[in-house]
Amino acid sequence: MAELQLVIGDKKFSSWSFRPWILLKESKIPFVEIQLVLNTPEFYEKIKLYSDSGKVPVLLDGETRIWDSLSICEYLAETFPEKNLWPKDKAARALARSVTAEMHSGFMDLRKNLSMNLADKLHGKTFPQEAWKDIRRIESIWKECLRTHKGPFLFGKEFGIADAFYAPVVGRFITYGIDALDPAAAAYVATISGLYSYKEWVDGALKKSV
Ligand SMILES: N[C@@H](CCC(=O)N[C@@H](CS)C(=O)NCC(=O)O)C(=O)O
Repeated sequence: MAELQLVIGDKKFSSWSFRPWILLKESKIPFVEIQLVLNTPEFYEKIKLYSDSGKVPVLLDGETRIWDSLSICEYLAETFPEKNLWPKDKAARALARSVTAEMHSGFMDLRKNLSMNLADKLHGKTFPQEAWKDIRRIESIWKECLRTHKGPFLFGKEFGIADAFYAPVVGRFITYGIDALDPAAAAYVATISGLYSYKEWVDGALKKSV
């Protein structure tokens, strides 16, 4: 098998890139990282080499090109079945897919008002009611998954795709000082932000872009 390559954007801003990156790291799947700086002429020139979508992330597996964070994670789950990137239990897997898809296609007010910016501390900002609705929905998803599957990750003892999809949200909550959370949700923020891979990504975000 050829070495996997993951094309990503700036670690400070690219929440979509963070998802497959942290999944690969936590699952100990070796890969080479290709980082492009968003919104530069070089980005638009280089991204064409990897994907006609013009967006990151993109996974390269030999001749196979996979774009979109969800399809990349699905591809990894199929390629590495032994890693259990989705829960083994069918009902748990259905719930994991649902909360992952909800993150992938929703939470527009969260995205708009709490955009990912891992290099800054933006405490004290006020948010419209719709953004709070998204925050409270995420809190309740975490609470429910952690209660049912007993943590420390959303579906039990192993980090999986659902965790990868919510890792950027953990970053947003920390950046914007959203700490008045239910204790289970607060513990989840601590679990994810305490991961070595999470810290490695944030360290990258704090460095000047390549
Ligand atoms: N739904 C896509 C979204 C990807 C996306 O919007 N990526 C942004 C960076 S975070 C991008 O590449 N933007 C470059 C552009 O639109 O010019 C995914 O899940 O991968």
